[in-house]
Parts: sequence; structure tokens; C-alpha cells
Amino acid sequence: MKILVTGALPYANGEIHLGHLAGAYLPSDIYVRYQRLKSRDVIYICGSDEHGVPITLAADKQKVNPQDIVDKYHKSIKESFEKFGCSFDNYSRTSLPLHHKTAQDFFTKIYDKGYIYPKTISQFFCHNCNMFLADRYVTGICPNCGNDKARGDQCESCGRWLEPFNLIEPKCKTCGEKPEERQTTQYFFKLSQFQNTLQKWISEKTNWKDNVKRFCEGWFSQGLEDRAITRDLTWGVKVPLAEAQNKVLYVWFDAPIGYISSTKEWAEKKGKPDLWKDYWLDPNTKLVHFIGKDNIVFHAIVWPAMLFAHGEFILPSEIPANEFLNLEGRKLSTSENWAVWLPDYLKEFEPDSLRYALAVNLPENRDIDFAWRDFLSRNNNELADVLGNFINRVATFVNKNYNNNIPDNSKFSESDNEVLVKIEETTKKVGQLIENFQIKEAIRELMTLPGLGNRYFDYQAPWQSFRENRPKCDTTINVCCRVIASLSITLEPFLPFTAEKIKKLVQIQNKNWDDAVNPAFGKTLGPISILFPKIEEKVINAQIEKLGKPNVESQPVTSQVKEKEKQMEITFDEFKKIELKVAKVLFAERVAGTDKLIRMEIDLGTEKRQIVAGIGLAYTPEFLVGKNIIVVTNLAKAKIRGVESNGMLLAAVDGADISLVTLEKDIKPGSQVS
Ligand code: B3M
Ligand code: ZN
Repeated sequence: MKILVTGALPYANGEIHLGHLAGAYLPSDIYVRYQRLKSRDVIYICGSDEHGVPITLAADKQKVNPQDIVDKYHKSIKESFEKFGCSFDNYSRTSLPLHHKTAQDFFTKIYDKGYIYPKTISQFFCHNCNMFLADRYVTGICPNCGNDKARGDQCESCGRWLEPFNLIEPKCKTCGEKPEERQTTQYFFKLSQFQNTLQKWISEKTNWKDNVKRFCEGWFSQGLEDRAITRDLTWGVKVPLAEAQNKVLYVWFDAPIGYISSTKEWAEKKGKPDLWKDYWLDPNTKLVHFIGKDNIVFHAIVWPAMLFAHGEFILPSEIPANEFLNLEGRKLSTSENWAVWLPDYLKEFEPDSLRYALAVNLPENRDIDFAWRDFLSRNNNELADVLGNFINRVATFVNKNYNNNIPDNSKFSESDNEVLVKIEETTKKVGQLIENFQIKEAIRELMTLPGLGNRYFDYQAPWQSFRENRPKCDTTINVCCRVIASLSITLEPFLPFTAEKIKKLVQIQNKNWDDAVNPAFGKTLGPISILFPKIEEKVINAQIEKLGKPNVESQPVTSQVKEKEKQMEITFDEFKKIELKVAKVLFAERVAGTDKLIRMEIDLGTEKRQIVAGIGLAYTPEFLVGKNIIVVTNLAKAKIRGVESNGMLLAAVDGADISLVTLEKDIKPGSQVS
């Protein structure tokens, strides 16, 4: 069986935020990574949605061309997805000629089959702007909930689907004028004809999530109506009809076809241009669309109807749609910047911390709140203190007592066997949960394993058996390494970056999910690295502080570039203000109650000083004593955890990896660095 997984195509009119990730991209990535580990024939398809009013509105606002907007955001969305670990087989964009042609051919085919017809209708027209106002170009009061910022296509507040004429006191979004009604011809797709077919099709989907089924039933009970699939706009896929020169396809008509064109692009890049057909034309392919709940109607009703009309392509098998993610107790709002943007997040934190915090709390069945404090405690108390701690204590033990060689086991006792059984059970159960799209339960289940590992380690007390009963100690450590090796496989879908580090640590060869039951790890340990640096409270407070304040994103494309250039350049005089000196570390110790901070007494030639540095996860105090380091000496004094720090040492930082800046040659403390 083949599996074709898609993530909803994000509009290239802004960055990705946490809501997007929790809705579609994280669960789909976890699902796909799991399927790959099961050696299944799976491809993962996505791309930027570059058409429609969301794009042209952003362009109008920033006073640039739509092309500038999509170029900018396509690039940065693609980049931040990569950094977050989204492992798409292809990330395409709908402005590609390949997509335009695919969408036009799709239109032509169903037009020729008689499923599309022209109809003259009234539409809003703005005199002032001299244009027809499609969808989001009209705003007004929602007839359903009274929200006065409802859009012509949907009310974001109550979720009700709208037509511009439904709005009370409609206004032109651009200039605020009251629009007038004018006649225009649009092309309609005969959606109404597909009601019975769709109803029957969906009724057979017994395993679909309730939210999706309920939503569809609501639509069916109102009766499906034909829908206009063209717009009077200049930006988009041109309608392939001579008599419709100035019209483009409605973005929701062309966007899902983007799944097909992205697969075509993938096949072309692989040098097998027909390979896409193996997926889209083969009824044995399982097509899975991961989406947020605001996209349900298009994926579960309109798109399948388009596919039925077309007749050649497969239909979706599964549509796991997630509910919404709220933020700090409020609905996410991009216009009010009540959002956490992925590129901003990635500047300060590790991708896996967010992948974890979102995965254990996915809005699978109801809206869920994301709170920064919860993020902090997930990272510090669960990732660092449970998972990181378990791996770290085992690795440190092997390092210290076995000279980095992983001991062989002798006969397993009952309690050893309990752990081994639990490894097997957990692997199977987690796999099953992922297959059922219960990603949240899956990660929760998986995290019980390092918890068990810690309890087992405590109970077996290897520090004691090492002296008194060496074979027992060997076996305990061997079992612990099995748990770690198993986790390096099963954690991969959830925490791919961490899993990679763990794999290097236990030198594991296996590549398959089922190998996690009895993993083949190395004889020695690889490099031990800090897996999850703890996050400090004040860092989180700064994030909360930022919410709801305008950010640079709202600035025009061009001025942002200038802003960056300005930030990067400083004058030589400015640089000279920083006093850098060589210092020798005389004494070092950990600051009580922290594992990150180290207090040092340093010799600066003419004086001795005390500094505190956050390098405790990377260095031991013993290592530091006697080292020549570089210190900024004219920085204002600070108190860190109540300990005074009079100076700052230089170190290179790459995520959790820290390297001290030291000197190539022994040079007198106090020497100037310039
Ligand atoms: N771009 C809507 C969204 O980003 C839309 C999805 C298209 S999926 C074919 O929510
Ligand atoms: Zn106007």
C-alpha cells in the first residue's frame, strides 16, 4: 500500500505560527516519520498557497506586488519548516507554471464534462477602488454573532461561512467605502449535484473523526449549493476560457489541486516525471489530508466533489482535522499579533522543545490553550528532568565506571524483564496510536518509558551493585542502554533532532520502528551532549510580554531589509568601547541549586574578580580551573541567582552546544584582546 500525506498549503502571506503547527504540520510530520520507520511507501507533500485575496490584501497593505509577497514568504516559510524538522518530500508553490497548467487542465476537464456553467450574478463593486470586491475585500458585521470585523468569506469569530451579501453594513476593506451591487458573470461548479454521492461516501467513513463527520452532516442538512469558482481579480490562475480573459480561478479551487502539482514536481525532481501517477491514479493509495478545522468544508466536501467530477484521481481516505490552538487563554489573532511566530521561536529555542510541548497537548478533539509557562515546565520538568536526566545519568555512569564501554548483560532478573517487556509494549502501543492519529496519546505513552527507566535505575542502585555485585550492575546498565536505544528509534517522529543525538550516543544501527523492541546498539558510547538545556523563567516572561505588541512583520517588505542592514553595522569607535581581556580561571564551582551556572574567580593581571557564567551543562568546574579565557571586563555588574557577576566570558553557542573561547598560546592574564 502507498500512502500520500499532505499538509494544508499555507498562504504565503505571513509566517507560520504555532496554530498552524498544532493544526496540521506537526501531526502530519510525526505520522509520516513513523510510516517511514515502518518502511512504508509514503510521500509527504506540501507547498505554499500563493493565490487569492489573502495574498493581494497583504500586497496592498505593504504597497508591493503580490509576487514580492509570495517570494518573500514562500522562502521564509520553507526555511522555518525545515528548521522545525518538517520532513516534506516536496515543498512546492502554486505560482509555478506546472501548477497553473495542472489547475487549468483540471478545470477544463470538468468544464467539458458539464460540471461548470456561467451565471450572471450581483457582486459588490467599489467605485473608489474601481474593482469588484471578492471575498475578503468586503468586511462588515456578522449576521450570526455580531462581530463587526467579519470577512466576506467567513466570520473568524463564530466560524460561520459567509457570502459578502450576508454581511450587515458591508464596507470595502481597502478604502472603507460602502460598495454597490453590480452585475458580473462568474463560473459555478455544480456542487449540488454531488450531495448524494458525498453523503454516501462519507457515511462509509466509519473511522473518521467526529468533528469532521459532524461538520459535514451540518452542511448536508442545509443542502449543498453550487459555488462560484472564478473571481474578477488579476492575481491567480487564469480561467482557461477565451470568454473569461479577466478572471482567475477562486483560490480554493486551485489550492487543493496544488497537492497534485506538488507531487508532479516531486516526481520531476526525482527524474521520473510519471511517478506521481503511481500515487494519484492508484486506488490502493491512502490519501491523508492533515488540516486545521477551518479547512474542513473544502477538504471533506468541495475537493472530494471536484475529484468525483474529474473522475481520474483518488479520493481522500482520511482527513484528520485538528481543532484550534489558543494562546495564553485567548484566541490566536494574527492581526493583533496575538501569536507566536515560528521564526521568532526558532531564534531563541530548540525545535524539539516546541515539538514536544505541542505534541503532548495537540488540539485533537477540542481547542487547547498554549501557555508559555506550560512550555517551560514541559521542557524543564519532562524533557530535561525525566528524559534528559535518565539518558544523562546512564551515560555518565558508563563513562565514569566502564570507561565508556557498554557492559554485556548476564541473566535477566524479574525486574529487568519487566523493563524489557515494557519496551516492547510501549513500542507497539505508540505505533498503534500514531496509526489511529492519536498523536497526543502516543507521545504521552512513550514518555512513560524514560520515567520507568529512572525508577528502575534508582531501584537497582548500580552505584552500589558496581562494588558489591558486578554482574548485576552490568545487567542494569545494559538494560538502561536498551531503553535508551529503543527510545532513539521511537522518539524520532516526535523529537527528530534529539533522536539523532541519542542515536549517536548509543551508536545504533537500526532504522526500523520494530527494531525498537530489541535494538542493536554499539559496544561503546558516543559523545555525551546536553539534550535539553533548561529554560529560565525570565526568558519565558519576555515572550509573554511580546504578545499583542506590533512586530516587525507588519512593516513593508523593503524597510525590513534596511532595518536589518542598519542593525548589523557598528562603527569602530563603538566596537572599541568593549573592553576584552585575557583572564586565568583560579577557582570554579557550581552555583548551589543550579546545574547551569558556574561561579569563577579569575585573575585579570592587575586584579582578581568573580564572574558567573551559564556553561555548567557543557563544562565541569574542574575542567575550567587553569584555563585562559576571554572576558568582557567593562560590562555593568549583574546579579545572577543572587551571585554577583563582574564580567562576562566569551563562548560560542550552537543550540545546546557551548564552546569556550580559549587562547591558542599561554599569554599573560590581563592582556588586551582586540
Ligand atoms: N491556504 C488556508 C489556510 O492556510 C489554505 C489552505 C489550502 S489547502 C489546499 O488555512
Ligand atoms: Zn474601496
